[in-house]
Amino acid sequence: MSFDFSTTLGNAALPNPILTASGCAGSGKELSQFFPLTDLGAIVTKSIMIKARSGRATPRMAETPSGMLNSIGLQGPGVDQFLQNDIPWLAEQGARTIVSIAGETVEDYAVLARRMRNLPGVVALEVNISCPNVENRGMVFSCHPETARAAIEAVRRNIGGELPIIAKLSPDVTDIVSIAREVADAGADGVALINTLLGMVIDTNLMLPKLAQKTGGLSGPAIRPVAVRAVYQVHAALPKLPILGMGGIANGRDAFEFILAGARAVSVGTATFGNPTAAISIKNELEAILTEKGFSSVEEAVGYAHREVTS
Ligand code: RRO
Repeated sequence: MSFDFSTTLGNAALPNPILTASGCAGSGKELSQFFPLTDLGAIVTKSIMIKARSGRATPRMAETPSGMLNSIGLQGPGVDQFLQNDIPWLAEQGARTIVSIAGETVEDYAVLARRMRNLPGVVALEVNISCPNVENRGMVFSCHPETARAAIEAVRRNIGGELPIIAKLSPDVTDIVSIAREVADAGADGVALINTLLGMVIDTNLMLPKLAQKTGGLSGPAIRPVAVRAVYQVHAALPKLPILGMGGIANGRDAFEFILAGARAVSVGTATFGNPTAAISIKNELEAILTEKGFSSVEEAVGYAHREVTS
């Protein structure tokens, strides 16, 4: 029997479980110089806001042991330009697109959701309620059950149709399961776990923070155990809730780890900065590992690490 590499996120059907991570591949134009975007399960675009933004002051990147800090601050062209240029271009490539949206208010999420109706090639919506690089921590919607719920309810009410809603959550909370439960209850069809962790690096020569805005989001292999833990906990509590896993995936074995924890698909982010074809190598390696371990489909391996073992 041939191996079935396909997967689903809610009612989005994907030919394989390897996606880009929002913010790490723009709208896919640069990556398309290296491979056809159709080779990936889906392209997840950089979070788009209603208005164009230039982002935070530089420097806004810093290297860390096994990772990096970013403080981009939601730089982007705004939804009008995005819908005019990026979505038609992605559709022309035949890419399956997951659009990431981000708002400053609940009303922003409602407005953005309405703009996302009936777009060509768009298979799901990732609702970013966890950007760490905002002016005050109160604006990190997913850090509080009430605001997480309000943002997702606004999207649910305004999206119309069948487009799956995936809520992207922050790991910077005491109990990520309770936030996942809240957004699922509010109408999310799945969760994306995890956004970056809030961090800081101080330049010991200058004796000042390296990032202009002082704090930034930590990504890369350094955060992988935190991400795997979040995926495992949420899958254990809510086994039917689809999970898109991410956080420091650098090879096929890392992707496999997320699937064993309970992810139905994974996003590759920071690894792409060092190697633009990382997602393709990860896809090939994951398929080889799943086959070697005797699985006949991705589906069979999802959450496999949760099984009871008797000695
Ligand atoms: O743009 C950013 O600074 C950013 C976003 Br929207 C996010 O969700 N996560 C992150 O690490 N950086």
